[in-house]
Amino acid sequence: MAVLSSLSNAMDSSQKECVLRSLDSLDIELPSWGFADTGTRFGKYYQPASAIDVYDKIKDAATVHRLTGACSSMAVHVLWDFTQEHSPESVCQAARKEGIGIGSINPNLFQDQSYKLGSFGNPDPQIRSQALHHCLDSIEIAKQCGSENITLWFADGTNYPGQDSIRRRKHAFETLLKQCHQALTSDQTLLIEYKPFEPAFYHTDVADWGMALCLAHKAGAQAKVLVDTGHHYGSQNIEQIVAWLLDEESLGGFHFNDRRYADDDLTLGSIDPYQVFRIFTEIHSFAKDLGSLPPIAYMIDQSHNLKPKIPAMIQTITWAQELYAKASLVPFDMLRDHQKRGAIIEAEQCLQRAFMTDVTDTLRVWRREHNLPEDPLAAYAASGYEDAITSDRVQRRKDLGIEPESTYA
Ligand code: PSV
Ligand code: MN
Repeated sequence: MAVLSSLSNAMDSSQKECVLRSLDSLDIELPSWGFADTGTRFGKYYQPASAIDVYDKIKDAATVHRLTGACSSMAVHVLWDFTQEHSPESVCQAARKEGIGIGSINPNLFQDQSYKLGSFGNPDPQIRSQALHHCLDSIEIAKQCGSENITLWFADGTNYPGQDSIRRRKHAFETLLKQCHQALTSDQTLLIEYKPFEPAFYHTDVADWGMALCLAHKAGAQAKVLVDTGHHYGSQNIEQIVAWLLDEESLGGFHFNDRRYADDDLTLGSIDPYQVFRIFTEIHSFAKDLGSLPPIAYMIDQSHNLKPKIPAMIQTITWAQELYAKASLVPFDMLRDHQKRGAIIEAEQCLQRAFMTDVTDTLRVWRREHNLPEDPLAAYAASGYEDAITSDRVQRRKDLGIEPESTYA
């Protein structure tokens, strides 16, 4: 009973303070591609308000930041966002003007036809060299933008047994990642993302966190692992992976999203919010032992095909804040004590009660303290921004001759 009463749903002042301070420490990067029209391999549903170019994406990301106060930077994908007329310099300037920064730089190692058999793993040395140079250029762009993170996701792999040598490809990755690492400045981090399937269907070169960790260790001290929550098989224990990577000082960052079947890019916590809470709990637990929060690049990697894009991002950020704040309420001293005694039910209740605690009032207090709207989604709906960008972007698409072939649903 003592456990239950001390973990009741109403928070005392020190718990409220804990929630407030935890919210101060959470900043989540938004993906530029989350504001543009995207779809599945079966097609796209176009949205009249979707971003046309990188400047629209910056404005949309800055709008989400102004309403939530929790996403001060936007990740860019090099080939999707930088063009002849959209140079890194002008893109960074535009972002600064809107009050956000350009965050992680994502090279594109999958779209060019030459990458049919892979990029770093390609059997052709010329294509491997092309991929390396694209990464080195991306590191240069990161320097120009003052970006600390270069995120490498490889679509590399094979579709059929025997198609290529798995070990030869591994060695090629080791060599090229080391070369990328050598080009980093001392404040930059190389984030290595893993994914067990898709687009390769037989083997993926960087299939899981263990492979990413091996590659990171061989590349150098500034290479870390990036955990995309959607890049796991159904029942995988992601919080365990997070705990291990934290302990190995190799957790570089996250790409947050949720999944039901594959890499669905659904809204964070829409399918399993308790899992997100458990991931955050591992981070707070590590911070408790360490005395401070570890540096982690939190990013969203979601492309909403059906939901309106900006409200979906606001929903994601506010939900992430809520789950992060709940996890900060886990009474770790009490939990350790129960763990020592093998008091399984009481230990589990420490997590369950924190998860069930209603932190919404304290979130509102935090928003008031930061001059933010108490209800960011409602504030967005009332702002008129969606109507304004809809008419602007519909007209601009007409002027540019890039209207979708069918009318909007
Ligand atoms: C690949 O599935 C991925 O997660 C990588 O992070 C890419 O950069 C991103 O999605 C593109 O949407
Ligand atoms: Mn990702």
